[in-house]
Amino acid sequence: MKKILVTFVMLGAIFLLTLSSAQANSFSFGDTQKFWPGFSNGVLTPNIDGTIDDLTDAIGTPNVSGGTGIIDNGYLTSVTINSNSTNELATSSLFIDADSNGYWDYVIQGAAHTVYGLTGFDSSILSNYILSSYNGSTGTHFRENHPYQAVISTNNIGLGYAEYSVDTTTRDLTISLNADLIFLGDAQNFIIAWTPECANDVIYEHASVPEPTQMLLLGTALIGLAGIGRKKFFKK
Ligand SMILES: [Ca+2]
Ligand SMILES: [Ca+2]
Ligand SMILES: [Ca+2]
Repeated sequence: MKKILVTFVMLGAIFLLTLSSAQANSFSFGDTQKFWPGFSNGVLTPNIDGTIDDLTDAIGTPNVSGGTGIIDNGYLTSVTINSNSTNELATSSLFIDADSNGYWDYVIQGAAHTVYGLTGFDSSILSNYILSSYNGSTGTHFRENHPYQAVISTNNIGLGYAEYSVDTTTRDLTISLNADLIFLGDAQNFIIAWTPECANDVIYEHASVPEPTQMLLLGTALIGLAGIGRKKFFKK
């Protein structure tokens, strides 16, 4: 019996220690949006496959379905985009709004996969973006005039580079970062947005990570359980 009590206390203590030292949280997101809020194209001009931009999630390939990521001690270290095709993944862009206030705080973009810290970057302003290519043409096979990259001004700071890896078997894209580039802090609900160059299928999602307080309660509960068990043990 005593062994079990000790195990509970040890488990709880280890859990709490792990939380306070190195905290890695995973998060996931879906693909619920056809276009980023505020960037609709109307429904007048069909693509060559007959699809209408605003009514279609994926125009041709890739068709992505959300993904997962890892936050290590407050820093974003990994994002995986689940895709059905390797098309355009290597040159896609990722935007992060760390505090969900409508201003992008970071972007990873370009063939160089440069990570920029953004200042005063209103996510709703069209002129802040480079738009998906073949601007203005009709009858084409992609989502026209959709944000694809950020226009980088002198206020925006190049922080470093991310590593893009496209898995040819699973057709997923994994973006890896050093744990000193994109700081999310204890952000529990941030916006993650992703787009390939032709904006065939875009992602714009609120990503959620487990609350540290919930994890803390679990650790405390384990120790508490041990305490209750101990009382019962000594009554007998
Ligand atoms: Ca999709
Ligand atoms: Ca923000
Ligand atoms: Ca989508």
